[in-house]
Amino acid sequence: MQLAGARIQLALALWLTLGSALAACDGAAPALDGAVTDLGPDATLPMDGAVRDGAAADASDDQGFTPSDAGADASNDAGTLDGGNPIGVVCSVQGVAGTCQLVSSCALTSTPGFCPGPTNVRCCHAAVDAGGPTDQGVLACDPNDMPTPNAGLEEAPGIGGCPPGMLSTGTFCVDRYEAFVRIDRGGGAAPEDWSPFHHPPTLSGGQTLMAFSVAGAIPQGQISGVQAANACAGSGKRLCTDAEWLSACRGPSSFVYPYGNTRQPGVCNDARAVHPAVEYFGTSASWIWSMLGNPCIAQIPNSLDPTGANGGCVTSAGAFDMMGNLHEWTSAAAGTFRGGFFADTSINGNGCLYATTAHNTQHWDYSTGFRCCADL
Ligand SMILES: [Ca+2]
Ligand SMILES: [Ca+2]
Repeated sequence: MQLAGARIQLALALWLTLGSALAACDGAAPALDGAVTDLGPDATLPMDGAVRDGAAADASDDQGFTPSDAGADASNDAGTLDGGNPIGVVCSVQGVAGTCQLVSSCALTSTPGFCPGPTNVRCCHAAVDAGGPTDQGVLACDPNDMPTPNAGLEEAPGIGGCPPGMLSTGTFCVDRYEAFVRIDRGGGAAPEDWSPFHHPPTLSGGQTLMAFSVAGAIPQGQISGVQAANACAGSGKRLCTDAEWLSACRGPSSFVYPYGNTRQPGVCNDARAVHPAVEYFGTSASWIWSMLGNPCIAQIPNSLDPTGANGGCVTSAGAFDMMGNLHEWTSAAAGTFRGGFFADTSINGNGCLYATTAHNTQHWDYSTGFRCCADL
């Protein structure tokens, strides 16, 4: 039973964080194709129904999520289709249908970020009327851009004897906000900003990620558990243990949600009617589930929020966004992220109790973020 339960959770997480594991786990493609087929038709429905369908159908063939696939994670996010030719695939940009074509062979408008395959394969479509109210945020996002909205942000002094950006729970310190990263290149130079929408780079010796916790920042998504741990360490902190993370989110009253025991929809960035990848790509075709590294998914309207923007989504001690916005890695060795994200905070447990354990610590997608803890 335990195994079956684990598999169901696994499939749930698959649906939620979606096929990123698809992209993440190269060898898993055949098994995952089955999952994707199930997910596609459901994905435009409210989250609940879709997930349960996916779980039931996918539970038996998810071996792609075992730790042994970890090695494939970083290498397979270029967007190549698993065994398919991206040329001619139907795509959609702001409701205008097109097909995926080489840039060089498109006589119409060629828009990046909406097709599987290499970056020179783009959605070739008729011009989009840019006057529509929802056009901003999609057309404005070029996946090749690397905005650094956190430039210049500085951590506030720590509270209760904790390091900067942190507060005391009484027994340990925790970041007040979901973290973002900078890169310390060494040599005493100031750390470099990094785009929070992009997977942090693999660093060579002498260089390290650093974590920062600041109000009004765009938290770092697309980060693996290993990278999150490294970033915390680079700032003299560490990932929270599972127990610490739960304690910090639930507070002294052991609430289910940061703010109490009764769900208050929308107080946190906690739900979304349409899956963000389906909305962004304009289709629920199976190929989108291998494209969750796309930095524009978390830039569509009503998706990722700046840290602390949801003023009521705070623990009694003052930690924001532990429920929703981005999933948060803990130090669990087998890979766990907690709290749900901006599209769902109930499928794998409610609010603080939400835990995704289907992915190892090499995994990353647009929904995975983190915060740090430290000894008091
Ligand atoms: Ca929201
Ligand atoms: Ca969160």
